[in-house]
Amino acid sequence: MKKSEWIPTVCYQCKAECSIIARVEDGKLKEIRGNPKARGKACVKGMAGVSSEYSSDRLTYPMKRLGERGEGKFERISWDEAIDIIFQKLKDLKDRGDAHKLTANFFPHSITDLKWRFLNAYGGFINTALPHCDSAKILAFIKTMGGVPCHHIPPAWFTVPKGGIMILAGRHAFGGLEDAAVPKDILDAKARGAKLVVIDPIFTPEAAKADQWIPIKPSGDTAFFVGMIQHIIAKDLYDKDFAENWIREGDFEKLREYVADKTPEKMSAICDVPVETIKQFAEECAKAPSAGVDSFKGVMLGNALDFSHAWCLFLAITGNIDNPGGQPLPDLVSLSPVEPEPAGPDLHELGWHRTGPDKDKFEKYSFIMEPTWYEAQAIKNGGLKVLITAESNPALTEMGQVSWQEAVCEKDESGEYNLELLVSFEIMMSETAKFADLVLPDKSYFERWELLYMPWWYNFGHGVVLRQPVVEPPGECRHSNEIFIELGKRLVPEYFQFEDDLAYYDIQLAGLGLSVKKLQEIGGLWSPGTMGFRKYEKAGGFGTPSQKVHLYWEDLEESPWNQAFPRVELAPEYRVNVDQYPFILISYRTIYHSGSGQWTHNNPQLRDKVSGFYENPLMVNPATATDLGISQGDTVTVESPCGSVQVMVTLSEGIRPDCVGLGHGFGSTVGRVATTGQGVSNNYLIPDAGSTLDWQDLIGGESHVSTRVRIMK
Ligand SMILES: Nc1nc2c(c(=O)[nH]1)N[C@H]1C(S)=C(S)[C@@H](COP(=O)(O)OP(=O)(O)OC[C@H]3O[C@@H](n4cnc5c(=O)[nH]c(N)nc54)[C@H](O)[C@@H]3O)O[C@H]1N2
Ligand SMILES: Nc1nc2c(c(=O)[nH]1)N[C@H]1C(S)=C(S)[C@@H](COP(=O)(O)OP(=O)(O)OC[C@H]3O[C@@H](n4cnc5c(=O)[nH]c(N)nc54)[C@H](O)[C@@H]3O)O[C@H]1N2
Ligand code: SF4
Ligand SMILES: [Mo]
Repeated sequence: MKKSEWIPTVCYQCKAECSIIARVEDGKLKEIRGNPKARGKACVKGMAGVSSEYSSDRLTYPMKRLGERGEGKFERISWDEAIDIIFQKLKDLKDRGDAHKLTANFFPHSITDLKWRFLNAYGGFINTALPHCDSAKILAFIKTMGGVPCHHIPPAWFTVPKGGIMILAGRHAFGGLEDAAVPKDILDAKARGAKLVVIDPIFTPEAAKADQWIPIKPSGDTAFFVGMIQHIIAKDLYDKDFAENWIREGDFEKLREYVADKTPEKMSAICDVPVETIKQFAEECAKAPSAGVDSFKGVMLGNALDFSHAWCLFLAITGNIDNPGGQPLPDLVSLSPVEPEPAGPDLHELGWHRTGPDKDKFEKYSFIMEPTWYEAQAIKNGGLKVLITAESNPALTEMGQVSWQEAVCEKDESGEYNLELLVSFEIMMSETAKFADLVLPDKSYFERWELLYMPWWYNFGHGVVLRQPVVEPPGECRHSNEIFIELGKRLVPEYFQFEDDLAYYDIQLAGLGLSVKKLQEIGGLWSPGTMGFRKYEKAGGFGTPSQKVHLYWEDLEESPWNQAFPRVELAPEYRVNVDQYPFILISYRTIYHSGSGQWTHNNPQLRDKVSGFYENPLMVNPATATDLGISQGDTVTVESPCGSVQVMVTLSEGIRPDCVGLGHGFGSTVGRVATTGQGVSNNYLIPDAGSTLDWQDLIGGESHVSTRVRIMK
């Protein structure tokens, strides 16, 4: 390595995975910045990556459990011994005809991830926290437009024209970053004369910068959008050109009929937004040169699919699909297949289902994969025998964490664990690793190779991005992908005929005329060209069966609730327990932490009383506090139907009086820095997916941010 250089790579302090450049001096990582070639931003977490890299809590050698699961006692072992334990167990499982009882819980950086390939070849099951953040919105876009425009991808805010409207509905874009460039892009668009409107029960940082803040009643968003749609159609303000040419014949008339009685007056009563606001904003959006919507966890409720459907209807009737400032559709390039491509097991045929082995009960749900709940459920049913986690932390990150911890410790009559092997790849000790039989030290994102490919990045056009090592790993760290390749070569060699990860990526890149080396030479980013707009015009239509936009979803006529058009009622979870639990708990992310917070809270730059984020007090409206007789700084008990926590109160006018707010991602009990801070895990309060299935969509939503609670002094 040269004495001092800037090396382009990809951040992974959070799931946004921004392109960054890393300054390395004499083999030591010194500084992180946004990659100017990818519009150049790194957030506070990204820049604090240097401290994570050199944390004294980094795991540096493989360890085997001593004592019982959860005690957190380990002894050092060699990689050979660790890999052999996994190999023997997986061989045994496959010989028993139980390969599908292997689950790997990880964050797939790409749909071509090597871990995923191993699972498909071996016959196991991938489980990830990812799809449940926005499965409903993905599904809605597929059904309406035949494409997946938006997994972790907001509208291209950098393309919003003057007068365009940017709508954040349940989207904390300045804190829950999807790319570090988003906040600046939104503010730049504002400076160009675009308008920012924030729909959120909380006065968020983006609300503070907005032209208009709409403090909606939680889960009233569907009613709000349907009210706007009704008004736009009634006033004849819809985009006639788009409707005529690109909406499936008959659908618009059906929509007109469906919304006829859903007037702004009626919808206002549901969402608690004034009638005039609904009407005025609807007219503005219809007349604006563009209107784009971003939404995420804030609407991942029991009516998530309904909201996502209403969102798509709104885009369609205002003609905001694949236009600058509206909802972009991705321009995908394909990577070359690595033959033979493993097909993956037919889990359905094996009596399984994505939601676990309890097939009869859960058959109709096809996209709910809350990892914690699913894993606990599968262990109890005898359907999960080997669990390998990497880059995920099910023991802390999810509601249902207590039943996960119980399930992994469950034993049969002979005293053996029902879950026969639990492996955790980690960079630092985590809540999940504490329970593992094997804890394996991973290479950090500054130490490993990865080819990232997916319709994933906000910076559209970067079809392929290279994560490359910038420093040497400490101790004996090895990348989880290297271990999966080794296991693949021993267990399913026909699918692992390539030498290593780099050889695999070279095959994939060949069709694009690229190789890892070439990609490295051109700066680690490759783009098929411009992102392009109105691609459907050139392509002669959309990816739907009719090639037109489908407003009406006839296949969901038969759902228990008839969801061919969206239901406008509040989410079911807000309609139960109203008397006993009068407040709605809202949770949100902060820019200082990521996910379960396990490693960002363990970073001294991010977890600090002065410059970082130290604890998560309960946000309470002063009027509510007066009613309850509580004041700033008091400790209160927050209780939900499934648990309770004690937390300090902070008063704020910036939250609806019928809601209380709590930051997500606290409560770690391991890590030298993390455990010096305070804060509680909101997940103790939130019911797990199993207990809320009846409230949820057929396909989609999970009640992450929505629970009824009561407050006791
Ligand atoms: N810093 C940071 N960035 C991240 C992450 C992280 O952990 N940390 N995680 C990444 C991941 S995996 C994800 S999924 C995204 C999540 O990104 P977001 O969904 O934007 O993140 P949250 O902060 O959970 O935002 C929820 C917002 O919805 C609001 N809300 C709650 N209920 C309602 C409602 O009924 N209606 C409306 N209109 N609003 C409501 C809340 O007040 C809050 O502002 O962030 C990604 N980026
Ligand atoms: N109540 C509530 N619960 C939620 C949410 C919510 O809004 N509210 N959000 C949900 C959402 S959207 C998501 S996506 C999930 C996220 O949940 P998870 O997918 O479980 O992700 P994290 O909690 O971020 O855990 C990441 C783990 O990976 C480790 N890690 C970090 N870098 C590396 C690495 O390079 N290699 C390895 N091997 N490990 C690494 C960290 O130390 C940490 O333990 O949480 C969900 N849970
Ligand atoms: S948003 Fe920040 S922490 Fe997340 S990937 Fe981008 S720079 Fe890294
Ligand atoms: Mo997520």
